Amino acid sequence: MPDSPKTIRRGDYAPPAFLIDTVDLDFALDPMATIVRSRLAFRRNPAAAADAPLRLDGEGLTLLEARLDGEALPESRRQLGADGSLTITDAPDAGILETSVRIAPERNTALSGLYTSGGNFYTQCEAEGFRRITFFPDRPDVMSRYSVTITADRARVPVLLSNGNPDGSGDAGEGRHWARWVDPHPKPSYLFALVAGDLVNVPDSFTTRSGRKVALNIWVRRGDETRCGHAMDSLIRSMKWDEEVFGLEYDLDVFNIAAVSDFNMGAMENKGLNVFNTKYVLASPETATDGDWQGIETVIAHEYFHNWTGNRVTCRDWFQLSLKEGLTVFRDQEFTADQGSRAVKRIRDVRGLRAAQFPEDAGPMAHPVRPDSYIEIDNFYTPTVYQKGAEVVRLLHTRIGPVAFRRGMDLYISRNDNQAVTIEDFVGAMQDASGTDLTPFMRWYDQAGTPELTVEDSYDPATRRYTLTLRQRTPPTPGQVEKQPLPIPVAMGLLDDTGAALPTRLAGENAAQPGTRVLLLDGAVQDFVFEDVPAPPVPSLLRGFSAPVRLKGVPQERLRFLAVHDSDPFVRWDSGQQYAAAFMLEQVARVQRGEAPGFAPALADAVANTLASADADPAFAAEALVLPGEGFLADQMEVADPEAIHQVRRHLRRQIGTHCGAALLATYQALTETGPYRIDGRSIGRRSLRNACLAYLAAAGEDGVALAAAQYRAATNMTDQLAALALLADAETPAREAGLAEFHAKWRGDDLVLDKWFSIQAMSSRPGTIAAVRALYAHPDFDLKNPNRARALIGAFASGNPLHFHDSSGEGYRFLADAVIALDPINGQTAARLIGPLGLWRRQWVERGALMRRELQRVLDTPNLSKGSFEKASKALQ
Ligand code: 0A1
Ligand code: ZN
Repeated sequence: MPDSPKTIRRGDYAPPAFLIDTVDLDFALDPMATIVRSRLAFRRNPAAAADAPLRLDGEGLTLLEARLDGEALPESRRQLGADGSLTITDAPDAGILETSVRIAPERNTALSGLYTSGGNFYTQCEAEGFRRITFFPDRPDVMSRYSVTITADRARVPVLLSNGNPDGSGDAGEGRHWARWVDPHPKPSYLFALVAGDLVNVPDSFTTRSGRKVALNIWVRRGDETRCGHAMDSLIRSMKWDEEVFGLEYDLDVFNIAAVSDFNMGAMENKGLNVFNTKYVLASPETATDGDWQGIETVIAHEYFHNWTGNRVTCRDWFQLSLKEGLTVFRDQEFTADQGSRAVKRIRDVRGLRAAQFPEDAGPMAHPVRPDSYIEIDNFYTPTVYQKGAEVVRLLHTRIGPVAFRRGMDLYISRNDNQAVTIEDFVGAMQDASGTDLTPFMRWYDQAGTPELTVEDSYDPATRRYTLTLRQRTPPTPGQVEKQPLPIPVAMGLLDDTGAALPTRLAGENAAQPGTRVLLLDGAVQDFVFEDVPAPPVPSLLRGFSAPVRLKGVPQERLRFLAVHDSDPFVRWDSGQQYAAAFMLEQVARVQRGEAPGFAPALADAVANTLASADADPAFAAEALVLPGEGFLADQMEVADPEAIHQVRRHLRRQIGTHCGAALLATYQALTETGPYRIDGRSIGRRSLRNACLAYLAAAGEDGVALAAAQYRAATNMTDQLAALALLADAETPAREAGLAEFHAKWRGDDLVLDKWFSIQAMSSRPGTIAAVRALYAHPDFDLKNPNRARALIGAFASGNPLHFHDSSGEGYRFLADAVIALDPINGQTAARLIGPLGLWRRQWVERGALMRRELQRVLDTPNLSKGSFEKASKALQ
């Protein structure tokens, strides 16, 4: 642990002392000794204190030379700080600073800065990686124009890429060659990128609506070219969509994507040269699941959309991260919704939000969408900043409507183009474009925690008035005990007792409105009075999940009614889920009392009804069939009980599989694919539904398991093959070992597929899984250095297997801490990300909590712990 890592505070923001107008970089690439020469044209920032020194960030750089305005800088005028930075004393108000440094990309296992993977060179600079490449004021409010020259061995490194447009290339003698790139757009250092190596490209092109012809390329390792079609297709659809929906066109002559198998995150939006985790580029029917195909579409779109929301308009400081991330997630969600089923997309996004963000908001790392402080910014690429941030953008969209929102986007971009701005600038543009006071909405950015929304209602037959009382409360979060009420848009409607929609007229309105309307709850409690209501109605609330809140206390009969009758597909789905969750939690309580879990015929009826109407929308039916997950249930409990939850869920799956066996089998058989693999929404929906049926059948007993074994053998695509293998991995059958061994033998040469093999075993509920996971950790194909592989085993176990992770022996916790301690010195960022599940100790029984705390303490006591792991472990212990 570094001596007391420093906390960075949002309130301490000060403008940079110096600005850098142009950056000229020259790379002489070599795995062990790359030389980076930089030429910076600097000038004092008129907006900053006039006496501040010229300070450049640096980390692990070997300084070879520094020159100021052409003269060598004497050592007396340059100080190297203990943090690696370089400070120039008595710098003139403007000048040219040239530095030359040496770095060793091959030794860079942190995968931040310039590193090698499979012998090729890649960079990752967000958030603070550029300082590991050269000395620079490495903060997003310093925007500069870059030119980059790269020199390397021609045979080993034939491809040389950087941001912007190509600007010449040639021979450099002695078997070396060079290429030059110029990016005409000013950008912050975190968007710098360089990719070089033995890569092949899949080319295509796109002509923008104003006629710019853009060369598109996806760069991959030889052999992977055949698996780029879906990524390219997704890119072209994204480019078109952004023009049509937001009027935003691409602004360079080339758009390059490079795929790398060693990458800390999903992908990175570097200007004109996106770098992607191979997981989000490569797909073929044989190797990628439907989930993978959808992930590729989402991530390709997300990174492309950053070109405007992130790159052209960027963040002033890292506290504003959600300015680009929340907005860009919102944009990619809308894109996907427009490509297929809006309802199913919304359901999946809400499922994801509840699985990851709600627990975060209820745990020790809870932070506002715009955090107030951090130790390591890498720890704040969170579901709160991304997914809740997108929900807040959606709130604004709901509040002001799509037309004003689009005007607001135009205004936001035109006002802030080529600038580094704040969340106030975004909300301000929406406010000005809509003429609506949005200042109360800023609270959504600054207050952590998930609001709880409760409902009471009453009906007066004499006056035909119906009163809906909405109440909100946000539980305290670390460092934020007092909470203010938030403005919550509640999209809603009223149904009569046949399920038909009632027009609604609020007191004071002249005419009734048909369909969905939006109520704005902006106090702690508020009454909404509806006039002319003929009989007691059923309220349908939070249609489309109009706000990221927990809606509580809706009676079970109403949930059942809404699940069948509501016009809003999200409410239909959610009511079914909430109904099942409440029932499951009752059974958990029974199990805790030593009683056997029961069964509700209503659940079997719901499954039967879903199956009967599944053909209309198989994807929706598949979503409706899946019972609430173990994590979702744990998140509803004050003190979780992973064993009881697992037992109840398993019991209900078996019951449903048995009660509805015939219908499940009939649906399963009717959905057997005959034609070629297709990835349109309907085909994906049919496979999801079929595999959901198979899962119930396998839960019901041997025949179902045999069916899974047969599907495994017959499958011609990874979706069906993996779904079947995951069921086998959970079962006691000889087909289990055979299937796993066969799968390994078949796919051992394919990293992305092998990751799946690790994950399904890590998530198995069978006894002995912890020992199996330890054995997999020692497997020759396990590689702690590769983040995908580390996550596939360690992350899948700790986050995807609550039953065994929370084993009362504490062995699961010990395994995670051992892995984090081993990984931290290699890659602190990925290690820190794995710590999360240990932080939820307050929601476990005291004995378990104590075991979890002991492991967190062991992590914290590790010598030389990274800043990031220090922050996660110490905050988790608080
Ligand atoms: N901006 C990227 C996410 C990202 C963040 C950090 C990284 O390395 C530390 C890499 C990628 C996105 O939103 O896709
Ligand atoms: Zn992003």
